[in-house]
Amino acid sequence: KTDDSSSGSSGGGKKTITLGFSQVGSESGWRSANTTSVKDAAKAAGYNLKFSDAQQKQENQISAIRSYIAQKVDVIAFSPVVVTGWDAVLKEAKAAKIPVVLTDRSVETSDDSLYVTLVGSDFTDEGRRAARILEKVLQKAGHKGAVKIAQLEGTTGAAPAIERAKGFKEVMDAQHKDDWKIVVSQTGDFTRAGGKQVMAAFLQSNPDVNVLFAHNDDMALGAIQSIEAAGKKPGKDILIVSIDGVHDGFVAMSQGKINAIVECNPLLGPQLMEVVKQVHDGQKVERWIKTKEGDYMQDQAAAALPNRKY
Ligand code: GYE
Repeated sequence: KTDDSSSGSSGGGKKTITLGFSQVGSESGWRSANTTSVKDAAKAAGYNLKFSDAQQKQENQISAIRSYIAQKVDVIAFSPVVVTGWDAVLKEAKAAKIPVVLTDRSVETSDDSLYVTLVGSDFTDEGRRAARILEKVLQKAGHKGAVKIAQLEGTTGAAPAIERAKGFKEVMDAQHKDDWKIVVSQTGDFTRAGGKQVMAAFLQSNPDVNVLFAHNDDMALGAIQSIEAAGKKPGKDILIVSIDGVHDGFVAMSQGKINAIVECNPLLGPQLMEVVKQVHDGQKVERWIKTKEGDYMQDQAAAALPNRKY
């Protein structure tokens, strides 16, 4: 799927920047908000944006990037669906002298010169924050006894899935070796359908889980359906912590079904466009441009909801 939302020239005789952007897919509310932010910001900046949606498939992203190289765009930006397997295509971009800016997710590469910078969140820290907010949730719920955690992981091999799990486990191993245990963990691919299906299976195999840690809100929302279908109360029988802070996540939290959300900001468009301009102009930029975000407990949900921007 490719749509070229070309916008007008920047005027003043300056050449319009052509930006090729390869999006992961449209798997979640976070992703929809991110796509809108990128398109709006490119338009506002007066860039010629070539946008394509890879439908969560690395091969689609690789061919989109190759086509941007063939079209000789000025800058390539993309959110890599998984961390590995990019060196070949990134080398082709380098050989064509087209700078690459990563956004949202990172890659693993042996050659640091293959991309200029990453504009995105610290996912390991989000995992740590999720564990710390779970401590508060358990305390608030007056939870006693063993904490049996079900984890819904994001897309296998994706930076946010790897790093959120890592950050969470880090706090768990350091502070809760005796009282917390991840009893079951599987990918739900960051989608509602995935969360729903995998949670239903978890409830069959491990009916005693009392906490759900979901790597994003959409999977938590899908899981809530399965928890209710099993005759249990989400937010009570199973305490739920998730990551993102999308509108529907906040609605579920204000209804008492999600206990806490760690925010991950998808509105990266304006920052990305700024960096693209700097890179295009040959300026030096930071290697990692981090996004600022907050944490929310259930009792803050109703008040925060009207002000949420995604
Ligand atoms: O948390 C999830 C989306 O990469 C941060 O991808 C992003 C994640 C986000 O599908 O909802």
